[in-house]
Amino acid sequence: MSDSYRFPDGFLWGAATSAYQIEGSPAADGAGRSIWHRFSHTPGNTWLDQTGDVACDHYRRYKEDVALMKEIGLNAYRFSIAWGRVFPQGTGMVNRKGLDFYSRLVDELLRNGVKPNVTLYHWDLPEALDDRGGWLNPDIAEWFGNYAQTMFDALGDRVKMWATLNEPWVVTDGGYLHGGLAPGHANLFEAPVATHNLLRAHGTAVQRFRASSAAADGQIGIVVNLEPKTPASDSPEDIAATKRSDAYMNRQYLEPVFRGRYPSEMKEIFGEAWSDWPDADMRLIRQPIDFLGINYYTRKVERFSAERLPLRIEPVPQEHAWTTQTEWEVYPRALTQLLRGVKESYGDIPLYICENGAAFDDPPKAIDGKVEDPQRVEYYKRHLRAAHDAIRGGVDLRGYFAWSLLDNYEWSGGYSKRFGIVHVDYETQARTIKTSGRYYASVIASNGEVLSK
Ligand code: IFM
Repeated sequence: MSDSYRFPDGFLWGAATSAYQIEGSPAADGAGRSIWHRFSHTPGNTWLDQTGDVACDHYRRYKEDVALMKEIGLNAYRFSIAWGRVFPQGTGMVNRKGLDFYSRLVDELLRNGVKPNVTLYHWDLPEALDDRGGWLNPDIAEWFGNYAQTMFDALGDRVKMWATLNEPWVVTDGGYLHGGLAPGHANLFEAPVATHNLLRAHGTAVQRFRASSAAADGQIGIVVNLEPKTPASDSPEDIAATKRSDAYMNRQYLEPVFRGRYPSEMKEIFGEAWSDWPDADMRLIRQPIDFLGINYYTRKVERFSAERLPLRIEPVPQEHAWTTQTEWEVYPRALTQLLRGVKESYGDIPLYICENGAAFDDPPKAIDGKVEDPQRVEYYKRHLRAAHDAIRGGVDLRGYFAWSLLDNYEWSGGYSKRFGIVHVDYETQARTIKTSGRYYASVIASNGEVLSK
């Protein structure tokens, strides 16, 4: 077998961002504020009470950022739409100026040879909808469907790749079960409802897409964050705990989308807080999709723990493991296993890695016009090789998006974690392509060949 790391022709080489994390100007041009605005403006919720008010000022500097994409050689860019820019109240009147921003961004990308890949929901629910119950209100499936349809109609002539939701598990786990993310609820009974309504919204948006002209030559999918789980021992308790953990984080989203049912472990985890959902809902959720987007950062070794409710599991730190600034173990091999596992379980659906990347302790300022980040270079090299190993093993992987294009607002972590392949000086907004960005550029230019060095 050849040991070349050449990727298939037409492979998408991208980078990803999300609206609230980079745009800034949250209320510009008539935009409605999001739950992240409210959450980050509530003292005590984020690192040093930092907010996305300015972030990377991308709303005003998007042309400069597209020029950077071109310089790196990206042929695709994944970004999200802030729902509240388009519908300030979440429903009802469209805000033309907000919509125009995304239309201009799409045009700028296409002019520079970069394919837009749009995510409709990356966590920034309009505040006005949260006031009406947010993801707990069943009407949200229709609200989201209407918003999605507006976007398909407005951009579908130019955007050919759409994702409904980014990481619904994080929305529910952080936003409704533990409360560390907006809207900051910690309620066992709310979490399953939020998950179910997120998935109903996904299904509704896919239906609207199929009925729109965007479907003629466009594709739609969902983006989930998957984390392989390994038991710390052979004990039945640890094995069962790991199965629960896998069900909660991974299969809770994959099973309904692909098979129209939730994993049996959900009842075990949530007890009476888990409902038996109507068959009609499950049929709505199980709409055929064109691709699956996977965000991969780490794996977890876990064991049973009687105290940690509701899951009764705890992570087992791995001695001598290489970890990132977010304390995530760097474990590229699990990416190959994960991609193979998805193929085995759910068939030959085209896959995209929609996020993969790492925070390391980069300096706040460039030094002599440079930002050296050797750990990130190594991280990308190993994960891209792992992705290629999966392709070699028969996985239909069609693209890779580095997280992130820019250092940005890491949610409740504020600006303390830099994930970018481009450094942002938050005082001046100066951008500097890091060594990792240059390395990624060389991978792209050689379509992967340099990974063998
Ligand atoms: O910054 C986040 C992103 O918004 C979603 N996926 C994980 C990233 C790093 O934590």
